[in-house]
Amino acid sequence: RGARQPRVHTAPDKDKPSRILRVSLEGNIAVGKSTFAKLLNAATKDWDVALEPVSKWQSVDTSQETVSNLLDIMYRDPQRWSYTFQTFSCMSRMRTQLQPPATHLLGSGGQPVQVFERSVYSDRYIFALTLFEMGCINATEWAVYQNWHSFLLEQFAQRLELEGIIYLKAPPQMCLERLQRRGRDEEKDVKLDYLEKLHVQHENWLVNKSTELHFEQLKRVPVLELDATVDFEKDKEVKNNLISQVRNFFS
Ligand code: TTP
Repeated sequence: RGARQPRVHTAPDKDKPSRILRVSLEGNIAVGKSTFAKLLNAATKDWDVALEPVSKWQSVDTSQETVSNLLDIMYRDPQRWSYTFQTFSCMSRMRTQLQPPATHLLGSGGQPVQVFERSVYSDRYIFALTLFEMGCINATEWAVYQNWHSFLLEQFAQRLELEGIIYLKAPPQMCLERLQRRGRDEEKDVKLDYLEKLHVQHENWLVNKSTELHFEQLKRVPVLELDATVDFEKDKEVKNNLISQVRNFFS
């Protein structure tokens, strides 16, 4: 019943215990990142989790007395809107990652950790890359995206660096079932094939390390792979097991 033992690819730097660690939570669509993020938030005041602002993409203020549902129009017409979506999602990530840590973290007695649900890195190496490979982002848009992405990451290099990545992993078929169960209207036409592509992209980046990354530091970020096929929403034993794996990873 419990989760498998974690695969820690390398351990975070433990020589600087008082430094705030910055960690991102990655995994396929509907794998359960938000649920897991809330678990982490509730586990100890040493950890602060910035949740993913999906609602921001569902209501973009156009200042013309209307709001635009960018998530919806992107799924309806991916060729037209994927580039726009990825610029907007990446900017909201960038804003979140650049925010100073919550004040309670500064005085926390233990090892303070800032956790982000996804990152500017998955925006590029999971979504934008997949959408480019599928032809939803064209070659010019991809060149433009990479150009500003690299520039901004170089400018903010230190502040965007991660000390760890938690990878929630489950088979794409299971993610599809969870996606259908939660019934987010915009996602009703998402197909297994798309989740499989995103899964391979996660594996190439976080496990096989075969993605061509443009940031050397990113290749060395320690990854904690967690089995997300288990019921970490309701099963207390499973919950505790996962939390203690995360605790070990951070300490
Ligand atoms: P996710 O970031 O995977 O969030 P989620 O709510 O599915 O996560 P979980 O269930 O694990 O808590 O994706 C939200 C939606 O936005 C999803 O339909 C995919 C889409 N999306 C993109 O198209 N591009 C992106 O860069 C990101 C981050 C999401």
